[in-house]
Amino acid sequence: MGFRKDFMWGGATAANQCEGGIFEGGRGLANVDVCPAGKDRNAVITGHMKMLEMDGEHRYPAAEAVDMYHHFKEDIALFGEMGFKTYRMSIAWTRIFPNGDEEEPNEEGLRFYDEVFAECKKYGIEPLVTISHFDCPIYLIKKWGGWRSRRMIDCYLRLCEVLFTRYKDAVTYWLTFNEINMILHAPFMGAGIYFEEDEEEEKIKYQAAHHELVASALAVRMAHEINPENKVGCMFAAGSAYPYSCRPEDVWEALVVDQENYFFADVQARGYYPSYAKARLKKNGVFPEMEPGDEEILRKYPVDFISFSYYNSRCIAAPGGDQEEAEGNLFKSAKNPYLKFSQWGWPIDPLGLRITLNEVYDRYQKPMFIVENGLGAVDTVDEHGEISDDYRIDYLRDHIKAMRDAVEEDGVDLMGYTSWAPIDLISAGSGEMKKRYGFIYVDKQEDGTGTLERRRKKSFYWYKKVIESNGEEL
Ligand code: BGP
Repeated sequence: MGFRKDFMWGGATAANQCEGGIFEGGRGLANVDVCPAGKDRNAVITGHMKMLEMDGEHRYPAAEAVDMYHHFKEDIALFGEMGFKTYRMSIAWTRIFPNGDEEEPNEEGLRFYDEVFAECKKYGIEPLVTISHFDCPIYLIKKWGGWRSRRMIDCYLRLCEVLFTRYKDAVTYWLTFNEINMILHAPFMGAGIYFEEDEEEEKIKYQAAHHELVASALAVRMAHEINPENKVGCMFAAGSAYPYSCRPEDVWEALVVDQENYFFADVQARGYYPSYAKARLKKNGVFPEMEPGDEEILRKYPVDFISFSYYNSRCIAAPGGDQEEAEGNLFKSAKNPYLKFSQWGWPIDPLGLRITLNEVYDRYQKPMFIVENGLGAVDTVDEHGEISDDYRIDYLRDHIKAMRDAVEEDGVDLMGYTSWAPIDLISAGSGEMKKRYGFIYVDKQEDGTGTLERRRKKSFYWYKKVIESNGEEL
């Protein structure tokens, strides 16, 4: 058995973390451009420090990133060399609409992605496009306050219309929002929201979530109308919540955390607000305002497939305990004593991926796509110019094995796997360059120096074999 014959192997990136060139090609400024590296980043991405311009005091890593804007031909050729079947990437909204609400799109931005897709085609690589990967035009944030405003829906749909039409022959696979559940944890990065003092943060976040959920459903409708071949997925940050112990209070708390995390995909896949969300959001006074017709829209246009990122599981204890904490994608949780941790303190839990795949498939019974999974680590180039990233190979091997078990032994329906990230790029959480994920090393250092030269790591050759053997040779 094993993976399906047409299994979509590849890698995933996001425009703001790899492209750079933020002042080129008529591009406008976006939220992610003004998230600085360093101590203030967390306050900015969580919406607790207002930053809508660049200021000289800070360093903004998205400005150059790894300059894929000028290196994309070389980079896609390397993806082709690894045998990629697919490349997950995002389109920078402000290359297409620099302010976000113009009547006409920016032709230069559209042409850039024409060229990117043409390169993919050369190597038989199917693009998988995230329409919004932590991406919101600054102009719309200043004008409407980002996704807290319902007016964002029209701006987003105008973007979708242009993309679905222009790239009709080049792109069939789309994701509406990257890690949509990140609104709850990093609202500025996820949805262009920053808070004024004394605002009801939960209420604003769930209102913004509702706007994105409606926008996502309408995007599904539009994608199918423009090209019935289009397949549209949701995307959320997954990773099961384990109870810290079998104490019922811990089990309960873990269930609640899981539900909070699944809320978005529940709506996007099943087409309605789940009963737990309705009850709890109402009780907490944060149930969003809806317009007549919203519920029908959600019901009529669910996604075609479910995609998610998986980096780690979480371990949840009832409040009041004194457990140690661990880092992780999304948020901190109790430290799981049975696991090892990455250099950034994220738990490493391959079996957790199998658990998550089972949970998600049980819940939705729709095809799934793992669109992010990888290890952020410091890499060093040795005296022969080689990068022996065996730790990354180990991480990926174990996760791919777990996913193979889920396919072979548990019967989950998995379409593909795109590892994060095929090439070194800027970290979303920390803004660092030294947290590397790639199969391809980029000579760009933490202080911004470097030649931007690309180099194949040991994992590059390993992943090539994995793809060649359709996941048999690990
Ligand atoms: C996900 C994001 C990515 C990516 C990844 C790794 O949350 O969708 O954009 O960056 O996490 O996280 P980090 O870059 O913080 O290591």
